[in-house]
Parts: sequence; structure tokens; C-alpha cells
Amino acid sequence: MQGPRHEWNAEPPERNCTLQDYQGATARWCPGCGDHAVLNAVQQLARDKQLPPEKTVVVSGIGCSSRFPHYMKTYGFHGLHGRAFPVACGVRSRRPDLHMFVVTGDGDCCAIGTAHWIHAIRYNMDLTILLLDNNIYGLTKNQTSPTTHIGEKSNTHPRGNVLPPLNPLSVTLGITNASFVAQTIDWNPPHLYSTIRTAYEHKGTSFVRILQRCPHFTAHVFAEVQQNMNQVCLLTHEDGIPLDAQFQRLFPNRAMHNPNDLPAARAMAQRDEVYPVGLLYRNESAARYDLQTAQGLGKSQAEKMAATEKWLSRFEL
Ligand SMILES: Cc1ncc(C[n+]2csc(CCOP(=O)(O)OP(=O)(O)O)c2C)c(N)n1
Ligand code: SF4
Ligand SMILES: [Mg+2]
Repeated sequence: MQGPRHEWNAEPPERNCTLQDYQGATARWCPGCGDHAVLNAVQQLARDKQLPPEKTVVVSGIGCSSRFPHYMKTYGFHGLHGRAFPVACGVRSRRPDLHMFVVTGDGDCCAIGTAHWIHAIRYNMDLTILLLDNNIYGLTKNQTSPTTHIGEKSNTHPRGNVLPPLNPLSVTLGITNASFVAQTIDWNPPHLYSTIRTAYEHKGTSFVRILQRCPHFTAHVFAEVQQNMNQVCLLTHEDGIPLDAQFQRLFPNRAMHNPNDLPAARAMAQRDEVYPVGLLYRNESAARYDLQTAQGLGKSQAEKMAATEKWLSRFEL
């Protein structure tokens, strides 16, 4: 420090994180994989919200999509297959100060992780869940997943899948205490970004299903949807996902949908002639388990002992 003492300034310079501050390892997904678009959107959101990288954590399971934490220059936990949710709930229960994202795939969430998915939604802790749904197990090279459509061929069903697909939106909307359910597509960056941003801003568990292209194994699955925007229905409402008029015009098929109406959300999720994109449901007043688990955090050892003894004294004979 130089100059007279009264002119010294010990304040750190104002921080301005750029995109580079959130860019981790080079993404090794296939060219054209929709996961790249989701990564870009999350990094942009982190930059726009100026999330401190050291206070941000991405938790995932196993799968191509679950490699996400490696590509963020934040904290991350690349966990076990299907176990992203309990890890994330555990972190959240002790760290209310962190910005938390959970990235999972249709195999990771809707097959092996189903039990954890149900309870994470019910706990409604403050988490932004991104389900990257490419209708296939990509990492393990082309096995039928719960969201694979009837007739689709894979290594496990070379003559075609015989079961109807599980609908992740309907399942989530059927879980007690669900508080935020949305759907978007990886190939429309403004809608993708705005959906993830709205989900991040929601206080509670936000569940976003992202229709994600896998050009390597299921290139045809969303190709037709991409070409024919009538197969997508944009949900509009003042409480929904904000989208500039110039981008709304790209969706010829639009429907007004009130995200505060649970029966309407369930009916919308079940439409099978179109993919509804936007906010299906939001309930700001759903109970949050992380508000319970955060109680007592920051207390000293002596304060904890005093509180424990106070409780135990109630049982004195
Ligand atoms: C306990 C366990 N069972 C099975 C596997 C093998 N496995 C790894 S990833 C995966 C499926 C991933 O599919 P998905 O979640 O859809 O991710 P994607 O690769 O499509 O992004 C499977 C079955 C594993 N790693 N651990
Ligand atoms: S196999 Fe599919 S999901 Fe996996 S990186 Fe390649 S395109 Fe993406
Ligand atoms: Mg998958």
C-alpha cells in the first residue's frame, strides 16, 4: 500500500465473473449432442446471476449427461448411478448457502434412481433438477430406457421396444408436494435458458425435463419435432416462463396455461400429440424440508449441548 494511511483502501475490487470462470474441462460429448446446449445455458445463467463459483455445486449420477460437473468450473459431485438426488439432498441439508444444480439422465433418474426421484420431489429442498432426456442409455451404448418410445430399436430390444414410455412430467406431477415442473427443448436456446433461469429462481425443488438430442443413438427421435414446430406447444401465461415476443413467434402452436392449476398441469402433461414446453406447474407454498434441516446450523458446541440438555430435561422423572 502506498500513500497516506487515510487513503488506503482494503476493499477487494468488485468481482465480475465471466463465462470463462464457469468453464471447466473441455466437454467430451459427441458433436451435436444436446448436452452442449444445456451446459452453455447453465454457464450463461451462472454468469448472469454472478454465482460465486466456490459457492456453486453441480451434482450428477452416471451417464453421458452426468459428466456435466466436470465441465463446470465449480464444485461438483459425479456420483453413483441413480444416486444424484440423495447426494444433493444431503449437501443441501447442511449447506443452505450454496447454489445447487442436479443433472441427471432418463436412465439415471427414471430407472435406477426412481425411488430417490420421488422422495427428492417430496422433500422440496432448494434444488434445480435438470433431466436430460434423450430416450436412451447413451453412455452404455444404446439400451432401452423408461422413456424410450414403443417400437424403437436398441441393443436390449433389437426388434423394438414393446412397452409404452413412462412420462417424467406426469410422474413428477403425481408426487405429493411437487412444487415446480417444466419442460423445454435443447434446440431452442432462448426457451432453454429462460426455463433454467426460472427454475433456478424458484425456491424449492424445480424439475425441468429437457428433450435432449442424442445424434449418436437416437438422431431420428427428435428430428421430426425439430423440423415441425407444430409438434411442440408453447405454454404461455404471465406466471409462466418469460419469453420475448420475437422468440414466441417461432412457436406456431401456443396455448394459454395457468401453472397454478394442478389438474390442468396433469392434463397438459398427458397430451401425447404434442410436447408441451413451458411451465406446467408451480406452487410457491409447498413445504420445504431444507428449512427444517437447516435449523441449528451455525450453533456452537456449547449451544448445541445446552439445547440437547433442555430437551432431555423434559423426560426427567
Ligand atoms: C449400479 C449401476 N448400474 C448400471 C450402470 C451402468 N450404467 C451407466 S450409465 C447407464 C445409463 C445412463 O443412461 P442415462 O441416465 O439416460 O444417461 P445418458 O448416457 O443417456 O445421458 C447405465 C445403465 C452403472 N454405472 N451402475
Ligand atoms: S452418445 Fe448421445 S448422449 Fe452421449 S454424448 Fe453422444 S450424442 Fe450425447
Ligand atoms: Mg439417456
